[in-house]
Amino acid sequence: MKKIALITGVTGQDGAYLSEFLIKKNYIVHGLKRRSSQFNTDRVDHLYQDPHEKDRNFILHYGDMTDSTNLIRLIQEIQPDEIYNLAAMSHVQVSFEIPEYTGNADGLGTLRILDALRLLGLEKKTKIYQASTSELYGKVQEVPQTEKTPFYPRSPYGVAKLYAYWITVNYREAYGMFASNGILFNHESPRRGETFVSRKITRAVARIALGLQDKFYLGNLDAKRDWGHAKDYVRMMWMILQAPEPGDWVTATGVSTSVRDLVRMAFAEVGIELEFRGKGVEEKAFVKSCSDEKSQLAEGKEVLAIDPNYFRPAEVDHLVGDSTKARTVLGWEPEYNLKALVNEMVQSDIKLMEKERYVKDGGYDILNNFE
Ligand code: NDP
Ligand code: GDR
Repeated sequence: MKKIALITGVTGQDGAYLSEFLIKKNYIVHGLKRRSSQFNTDRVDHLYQDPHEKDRNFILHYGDMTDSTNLIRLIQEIQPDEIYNLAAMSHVQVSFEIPEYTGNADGLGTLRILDALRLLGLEKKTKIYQASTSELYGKVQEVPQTEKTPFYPRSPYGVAKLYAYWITVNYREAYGMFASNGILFNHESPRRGETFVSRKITRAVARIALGLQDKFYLGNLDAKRDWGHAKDYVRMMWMILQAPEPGDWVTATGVSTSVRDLVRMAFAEVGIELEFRGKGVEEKAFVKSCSDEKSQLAEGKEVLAIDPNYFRPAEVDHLVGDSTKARTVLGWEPEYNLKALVNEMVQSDIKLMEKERYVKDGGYDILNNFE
């Protein structure tokens, strides 16, 4: 018998990688997707199977984390062995703009899933993975952060995820459910949403190198994050649900890097060395040298400036995880380091941007084709 998984947030970065991973492991994957006025399934379109095909292993359903009746009905129909609850309004800065919605989808949404399992009598059959986050640590209490480090979230997103974390622990303790938290540190990939800092940087590097853009803007360059590759982290999600006991698991590379150094690394991928000058909101980055023949950027060209709009009302300064528990108990090890991750992201964005330039050079403006 094939195992059945339900992934909420299947159209997101992690949902796409996890779907591929589970299909390779011979699962039948059901995914929850939101109705949208435009196609929103880009990241999983390659897994799509025509509904008329027999023996499908990838099936999408409309749903929303704010709609209990929908979640109950789907879980009843699907009878999953494992649920991966990845759906969330996942952007920290945006959560300051839509705090109530974030609390509803990210916090209460998790409760809706857990309680649906109880209501349907599936609390002993279905295992559940909750997408918890290093944002729970927020204001730094201890470096590096472990499963025992106290939480101090610094955003509506972090606070909503704190509720989700504890309600998962509570349902595990109260009803004996196999409900586990993966406390995952930042993980990125070529599929990362374009407004998260890593992807914003690699896209800008590709566009600047190809002459499609002059410069770009960021917020706090001093923040430090522990960046890993999403492929390594979805493998860990699965391992967490195969563990002998449910629990809470820090998942991280153990190396932290500042946003400024990430910018440096990404430009280095296209042969551009940067020089940073100025302080605070006056800080800027200029081309120091350019060994890439294609881009031929002039020495001294300004490529990055600060826009204070990207500063957050409350910032998380320094995250770096200690995943000793995951490594010793489950044998998890990341296969990617940051250099390999940045290389993959920059190369992928260069390919995408080359397509855009080709279309533009051909005289066809993709942004204005609706007349
Ligand atoms: P993404 O933002 O790429 O994906 C989020 C997914 O959730 C998308 O499929 C999105 O749908 C869906 N979604 C959002 N709101 C709702 C809703 N109300 N109902 C149903 N679906 C919804 O996030 P990631 O893939 O990067 O992250 C996956 C999970 O892991 C998230 O919960 C995130 O908070 C958490 N996390 C992520 C980390 C990271 O570094 N990536 C680290 C730690 C935790 P749509 O495509 O329609 O927008
Ligand atoms: P984060 O990721 O908030 O850690 O949440 P993000 O990439 O948005 O920010 C990382 C750091 O970079 C700084 N920064 C900027 N961030 C963005 N987005 N845009 C900018 O222009 C910019 N300039 C500087 C930020 O201030 C921050 O310090 C991610 C999400 O995936 C969450 O869902 C997840 O829970 C955590 O990672 C772990």
